[in-house]
Amino acid sequence: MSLKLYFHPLSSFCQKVLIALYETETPFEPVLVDLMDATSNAEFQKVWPIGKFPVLRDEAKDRTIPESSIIIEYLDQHFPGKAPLVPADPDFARQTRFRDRFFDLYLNVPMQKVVTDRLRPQGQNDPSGVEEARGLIERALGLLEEDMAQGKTWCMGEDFTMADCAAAPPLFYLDRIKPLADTRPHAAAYLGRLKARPSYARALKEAEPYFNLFPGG
Ligand SMILES: N[C@@H](CCC(=O)N[C@@H](CS)C(=O)NCC(=O)O)C(=O)O
Repeated sequence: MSLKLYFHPLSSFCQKVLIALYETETPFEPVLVDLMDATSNAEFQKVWPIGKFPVLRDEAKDRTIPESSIIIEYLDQHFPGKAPLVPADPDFARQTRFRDRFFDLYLNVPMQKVVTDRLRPQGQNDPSGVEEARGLIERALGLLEEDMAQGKTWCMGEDFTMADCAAAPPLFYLDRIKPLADTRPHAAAYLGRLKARPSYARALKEAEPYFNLFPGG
């Protein structure tokens, strides 16, 4: 098989890419990276010394492709599905990329800050960093709520795009921390549609056995 995905099923950025792989129906070999295991970690560091996953390896072309958004662009270009994940129209493409950045930087990264702080040894927590992350999440959710109140099915309208791949995992984990429906009904309904999408439903099903590792259960 030409493609290998270095990943962990629980990781939000890896789920983002899994959604794209399932949307495009691209065959790949999954390589599970266990950062707690020295051998697995060392093997992965050889592939991508930065040590962040997901990473895609295209063995046929001897290419290493890190970064979830870049991987999705690569899939769209070299292994396209029935519909593009980054629209062909340049203006729609730019808006899709903006929303992808929005979900990564203002929901996913701060969500990880809140969650991983719970894993830090006692006395090494970062309350002000977590406070800042929570503020950013609230502002981003407020904007998403306004956006989804417009009655769209997906983030970019009626077409499922890379922006939806980016939105699903952080929204799912944020909803576990604090139910979205309490204050953000449109974002909650959007998450409901994302969870019902077969590509994300499959990624979630595969993550289920690892949910006990999620801090707070
Ligand atoms: N900008 C990267 C972020 C990747 C990232 O933060 N991955 C996390 C897992 S969700 C990771 O590798 N964490 C392990 C670590 O930081 O040691 C992307 O979009 O792929």
